[in-house]
Amino acid sequence: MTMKGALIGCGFFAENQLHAWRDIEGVDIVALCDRDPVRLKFCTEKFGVTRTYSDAAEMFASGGFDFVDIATTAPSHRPLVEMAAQAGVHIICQKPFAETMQDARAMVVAAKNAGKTLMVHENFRWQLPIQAALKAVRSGAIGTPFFCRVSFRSGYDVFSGQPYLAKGKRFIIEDLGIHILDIARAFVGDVSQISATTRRINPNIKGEDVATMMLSHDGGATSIVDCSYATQRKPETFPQSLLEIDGTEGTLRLDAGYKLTVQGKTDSEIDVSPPLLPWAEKPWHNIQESVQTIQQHFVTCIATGTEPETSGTDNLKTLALVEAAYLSAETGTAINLSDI
Ligand code: NAD
Ligand code: 89Y
Repeated sequence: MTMKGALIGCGFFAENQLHAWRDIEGVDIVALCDRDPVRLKFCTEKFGVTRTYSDAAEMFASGGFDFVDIATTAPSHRPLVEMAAQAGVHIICQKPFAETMQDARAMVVAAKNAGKTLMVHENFRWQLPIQAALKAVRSGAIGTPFFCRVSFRSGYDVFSGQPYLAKGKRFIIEDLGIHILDIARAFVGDVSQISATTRRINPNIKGEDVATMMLSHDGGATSIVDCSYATQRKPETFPQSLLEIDGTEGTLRLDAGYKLTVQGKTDSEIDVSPPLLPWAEKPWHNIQESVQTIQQHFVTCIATGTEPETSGTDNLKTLALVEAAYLSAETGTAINLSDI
């Protein structure tokens, strides 16, 4: 049976989502919504979806779809998720899930009360190189991890495609750090304490573009999660997240150029480059491929009645890390996650 979907927010990133939906078997995007007529027209023509709306409430009132893909920026997420829950459809919502923990918790409750799946489009852990590293660690190849470093350092101009990133009071932790904090959780579990420092190097933006975070995990591991959009390196590594994970029986590295090295019970060095999907382009192909993977996961979870790995409930813990990191940087103290 075909699962019918609607997408709200036809902006910069939604194109990737619409390409991916088109390639997922058993899914049909039947309606598009954007309050910007130019973006709505662009996606309508590109993807041949003729049922369009400038107002999400009108679209939900007309119905005729099983799920909604919310591809707008964070300020609209809570009202749109609540509308979707009220309309009784499954929901996939872009990161950052919400602007506050209070909003995020309310959104999780709304979907739960409606009995519908709520997944956050938290896609970095779904990237093929990260999945390959996760598979190795989860198989016990390096024993029990006690140290994890997730590092994203780049000088790529993200502001030309996403100008709003230069204007917000918060930048890198909320926009990009959120992904690599989530990757750290995927490898070494939930977090009890975090400390962070932030800097702004680029004078033309409002928020921070460098952040260095140290996390104490419940299972006893320590992580360093560091990100920068002020790193001028050659070759440029955007949008690669690099890994160093030490375990009781070995070590794993994901190095620039998608080189995965495992030294442990057995040693290996493999190329884990993501495929270049027909609609993708370098260097974004790593992210674009993960969009297809995460959206497929959403569909599979609905079909099988299982909770998505990156569900709304799960994402509360990643979002709490973002909040705690800003609080730590502001106060100069370590923050216990139980206080968030
Ligand atoms: P964008 O500003 O280019 O697009 C958002 C679109 O949503 C705009 O066209 C806007 O008119 C529309 N919109 C906003 N509120 C609306 C509402 N209430 N009703 C109807 N339309 C509305 O933003 P973007 O760069 O495409 O980013 C969208 C989201 O995707 C952000 O949350 C961003 O963080 C996220 N993102 C995720 C990734 C990833 O890898 N997961 C990458 C880039 C962006
Ligand atoms: O918005 C960001 C994201 O989620 O991935 C990369 C990005 O587009 C710029 O930092």
